[in-house]
Amino acid sequence: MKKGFHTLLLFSAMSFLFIACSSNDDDDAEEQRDFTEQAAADDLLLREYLSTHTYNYEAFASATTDVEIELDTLAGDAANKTPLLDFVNSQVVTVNTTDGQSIEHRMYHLVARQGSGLERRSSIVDSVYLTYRGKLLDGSTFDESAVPIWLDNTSVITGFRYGVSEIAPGTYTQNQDGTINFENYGQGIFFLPSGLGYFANARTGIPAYSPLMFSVNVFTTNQADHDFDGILSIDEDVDGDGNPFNDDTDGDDIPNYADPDDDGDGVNTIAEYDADEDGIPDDTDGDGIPDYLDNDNA
Ligand SMILES: [Ca+2]
Ligand SMILES: [Ca+2]
Ligand SMILES: [Ca+2]
Ligand SMILES: [Ca+2]
Repeated sequence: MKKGFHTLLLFSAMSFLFIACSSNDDDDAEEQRDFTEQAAADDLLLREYLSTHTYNYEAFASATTDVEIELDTLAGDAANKTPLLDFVNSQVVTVNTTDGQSIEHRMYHLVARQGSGLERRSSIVDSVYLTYRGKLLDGSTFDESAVPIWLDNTSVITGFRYGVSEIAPGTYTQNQDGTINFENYGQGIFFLPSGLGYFANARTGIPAYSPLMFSVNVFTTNQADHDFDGILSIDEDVDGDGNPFNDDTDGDDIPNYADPDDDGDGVNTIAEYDADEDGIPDDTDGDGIPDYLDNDNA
């Protein structure tokens, strides 16, 4: 396939996917539903959908040209096909709410064709160059980008960043006219409970508490260093729980991956991470806390 592709560093400015503003101070709104109960209700809806629908897996098995994921009801000619439920993997994503609860949400993903670049899959804080389509379980499309765009996984809804990280990118070659051919790229679809989407926040085409599904073609990825401190954003996961959003060494409400001075000591991380350039993070006072995370180095 041939697509215009001007620069790998061009970030897209717009997407529907961007995180909704939280609206916890909304007095007159209907009282927000309980996160745990809604997660369970959504999981029933998702499993019902996955049990009663299938996709064009035969087309992927025999594909000699690019095919797109097409969903279908298990009825009529498709009544004896294999349900989506038999193809998906599930994962539990834990989300900490603003009032201190820890809520587990189950999401599902299906890899229709895995990309060749398994080792270059995005982390949840990297960027992805992709096309995507978002649908409700009733089949209506609420958002899509048929031309490839860059998305920053830190700026999209939680379920999207986990789902897209399961799909590997492919390879590309540049043509003489500057266009790019993408090959062997990953294609998949993921199914999200509302708690990993917009939850109580209705959007155009998305009623409140809607489970969501997104099909994606992942062409390439980019490892991000959001704060340009020389440490990849995924490596600023200080507590090693896989989630760089909950690490904030200096407690200034800016997580380390976005904070150029992680310990808030007035010396930027890039200047004190490895000043002697021996490849090992410096620990001047030998207290086991590297200087860039230690607001008292001496
Ligand atoms: Ca963490
Ligand atoms: Ca911070
Ligand atoms: Ca940082
Ligand atoms: Ca320091």
